[in-house]
Amino acid sequence: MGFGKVKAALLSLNLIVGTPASNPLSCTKDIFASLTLDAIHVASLNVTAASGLPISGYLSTDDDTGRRRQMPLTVDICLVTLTYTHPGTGDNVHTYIGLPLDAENWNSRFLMDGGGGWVAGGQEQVLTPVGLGYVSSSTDGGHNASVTTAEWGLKAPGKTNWPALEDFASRALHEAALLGKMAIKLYYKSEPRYSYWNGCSTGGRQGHMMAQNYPELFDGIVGAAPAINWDKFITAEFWGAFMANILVRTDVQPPSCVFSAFRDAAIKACDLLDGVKDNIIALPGQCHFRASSIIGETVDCIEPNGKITITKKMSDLVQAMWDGPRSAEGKFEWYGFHQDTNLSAILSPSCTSVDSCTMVPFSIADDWVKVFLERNANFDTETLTLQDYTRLFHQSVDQYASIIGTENPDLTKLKRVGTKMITWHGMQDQLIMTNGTVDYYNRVMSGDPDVADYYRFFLAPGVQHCHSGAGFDPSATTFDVLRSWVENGTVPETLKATAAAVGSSNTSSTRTGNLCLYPKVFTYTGDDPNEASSFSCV
Ligand SMILES: *[C@@H]1O[C@H](CO)[C@@H](O)[C@H](O)[C@H]1NC(C)=O
Ligand SMILES: *[C@@H]1O[C@H](CO)[C@@H](O)[C@H](O)[C@H]1NC(C)=O
Ligand SMILES: *[C@@H]1O[C@H](CO)[C@@H](O)[C@H](O)[C@H]1NC(C)=O
Ligand SMILES: *[C@@H]1O[C@H](CO)[C@@H](O)[C@H](O)[C@H]1NC(C)=O
Ligand SMILES: *[C@@H]1O[C@H](CO)[C@@H](O)[C@H](O)[C@H]1NC(C)=O
Ligand SMILES: *[C@@H]1O[C@H](CO)[C@@H](O)[C@H](O)[C@H]1NC(C)=O
Ligand SMILES: [Ca+2]
Repeated sequence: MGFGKVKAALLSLNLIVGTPASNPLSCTKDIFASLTLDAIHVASLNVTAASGLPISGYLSTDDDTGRRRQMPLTVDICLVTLTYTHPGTGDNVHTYIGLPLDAENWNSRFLMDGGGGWVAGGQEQVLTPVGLGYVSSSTDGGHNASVTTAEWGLKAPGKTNWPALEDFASRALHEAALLGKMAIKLYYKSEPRYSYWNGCSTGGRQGHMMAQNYPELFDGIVGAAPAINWDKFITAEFWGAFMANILVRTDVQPPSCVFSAFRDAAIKACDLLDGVKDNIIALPGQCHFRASSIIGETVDCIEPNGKITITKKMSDLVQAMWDGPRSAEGKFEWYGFHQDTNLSAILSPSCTSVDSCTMVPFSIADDWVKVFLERNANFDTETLTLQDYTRLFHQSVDQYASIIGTENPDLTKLKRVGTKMITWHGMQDQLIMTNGTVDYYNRVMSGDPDVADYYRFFLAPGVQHCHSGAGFDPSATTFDVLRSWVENGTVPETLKATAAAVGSSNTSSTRTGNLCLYPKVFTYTGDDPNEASSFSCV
């Protein structure tokens, strides 16, 4: 999220306010005066007709490294901004609704684009969909994305800001959908033909929240690499930082090149188990490589420069991150990361020399432990023992699962109203453990063996969080596939994805693969690994 971009857009918005297009519709405050809901008190309503508003964004599930959709650079928009509170809670929500200014530019559809990390959404999230012809709405989820979690997450030290968390988790999202649809009626005097949610990560969790609680508001949902099981996976995301404190803080802390050495050794040992040498461990269940097997080896590092020897403590740390958190009694708490995953992403070693590094825990996990579990923004996480970690893990589940867990496997309502949902998850996801989504889908499937009629899940070997990596990335096409399923009844048996070509000196050449409907497994069965027909779903 570039907040500089939002500011620039707002500035230019001011310049063009008051240049109404030749427009039979009326983008005025009067038209939207009745825009409200029973549970809210509207503090301000702003309506702006803007022509040529610049857009810099792209749909959140698209790869931002070169496969952006063909996007117009500016948009003619009727932008509605609503500020409101839920009386008695002291909260403050900003919701943004964007409508194509001219009716002929509206494709008769409604599309909400999801947020990321602690960002629920904002004005930027509506501009791109409107540029593509949709009406869109989005919300800041009850907190300003540029203030720290410590500022909005606590009412006072020791006191969780429950209303703000509830807004972020679900309440404001639900309301943004309702308000967006109301605005459509007020402006165009008609209903959308189809309504969609499209998101990844936090946006994927938001999509699942809609699927679990408000499926009647959507015809189709993409909820990729979803931050579901939030209460468990966010605490699990802190496990690496916790183990680094226990194992290596007072010892030699590994620079990134050491994490890469473990990953490279695992790939060397297990890459070919799936039949293709492509830096992807597509069959992790068959990979029995242990981190301890490279203890004593020397790693040549470039940045920082120097040689470093792998210690047993470093190997214990990496093995712990692969295995995932275990309780003080040694019991399974949550999943780890696959062995071909970039472990530096959640520890970000910061080094002055090869043997002088400190770990910088991934901020969302660090915030969770300090602000939401210890309820003290200055809490020193270096003091935590395994007993403490175990207690915090269970506290997180007890206190937060029902509000933000987003892990209810009962999708009966979604099934009944006929909403379709697609989820995919990269198997090299370095932030959200892939197997948490597998766990959720298995739970849905055990309640309804026919789940694939309405909810389809695809694993993407070699893909990192939301996009990128060596592997088969479906992010550029998934939303179109969902639309075809909803609007044309084209059931996605597989999900088309692209990866870097194997054995090619041309680094821009790609190969295609058709990802498999879970629980089927993407399996190499042919000759040329660059041909989609060399893989099948087994
Ligand atoms: C709404 O408009 C008023 C008056 O122009 C302005 O003071 C206020 O900051 C605006 N609020 C938002 C949320 O844009
Ligand atoms: C959010 O905070 C930033 C920085 O403090 C401020 O500039 C901006 O106006 C705020 N946005 C809203 C919608 O209040
Ligand atoms: C994820 O689940 C698969 C299938 O059960 C298993 O093979 C794999 O080792 C698991 N990976 C992690 C990191 O838990
Ligand atoms: C691993 O992640 C870190 C942090 O996001 C990044 O700087 C680094 O380039 C990544 N390494 C690889 C090999 O992708
Ligand atoms: C549905 O099918 C028609 C006819 O083949 C095609 O033109 C249209 O693009 C399809 N719509 C979607 C959303 O795939
Ligand atoms: C590299 O591959 C891309 C995509 O297949 C192709 O468009 C391009 O012409 C190739 N370049 C060379 C130098 O072969
Ligand atoms: Ca492989």
